[in-house]
Amino acid sequence: MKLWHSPASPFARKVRAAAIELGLAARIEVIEVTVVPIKPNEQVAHENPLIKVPAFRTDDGEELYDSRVICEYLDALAGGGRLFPASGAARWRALRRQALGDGIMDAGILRRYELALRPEALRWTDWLAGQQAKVDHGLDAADREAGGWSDAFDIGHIALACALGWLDFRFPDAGWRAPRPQLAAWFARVSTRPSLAQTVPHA
Ligand SMILES: N[C@@H](CCC(=O)N[C@@H](CS)C(=O)NCC(=O)O)C(=O)O
Repeated sequence: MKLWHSPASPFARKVRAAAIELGLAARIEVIEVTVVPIKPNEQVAHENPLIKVPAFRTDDGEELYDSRVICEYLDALAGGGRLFPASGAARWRALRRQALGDGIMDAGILRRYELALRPEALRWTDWLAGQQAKVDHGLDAADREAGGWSDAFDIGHIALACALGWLDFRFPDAGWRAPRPQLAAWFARVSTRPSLAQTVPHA
């Protein structure tokens, strides 16, 4: 199996963390690429027409993209039902939490592109504030439920941990912990898991 990733990408990190949790990491060749929306990477476009990481190829040559699809594929390959509960309320909760983590990352990444890529004179502060509101509300929602998460670690928890790790990496002074003690305590606890400790984002 092959994974196209960037070490800074929280979505690619989801896949790498899932592979470690499932004991599949050694079977995946990891290929590092650079993706920037204003400079389409043709190598990545060949693997994912949306020109984003993560992109993935199975041993059968099947192209898969989007972290959600790749993570679920890996879960199925490992027997199923480990990171994606098979059915019932647990499944919907895990998928909803994954959507929350992914949504925080989407909004955070749009802010990051606005701040890092768009010429300063063209930046739109209302739009930046709108994306920040999504990040803030998303973190508040996660904090409200984090106290009840105990030792469970499914795809929703992976997505949220990747979102928090990425916020620390790109916006280290954001101060998300102080108003969200439950989420901060949970993140400190799960950050020692090998799947997260071995995939900390870097440039
Ligand atoms: N929904 C996608 C999002 C992937 C994504 O946004 N990846 C970013 C890097 S973290 C990317 O490749 N950005 C390049 C671009 O937007 O052109 C997933 O879950 O895989």
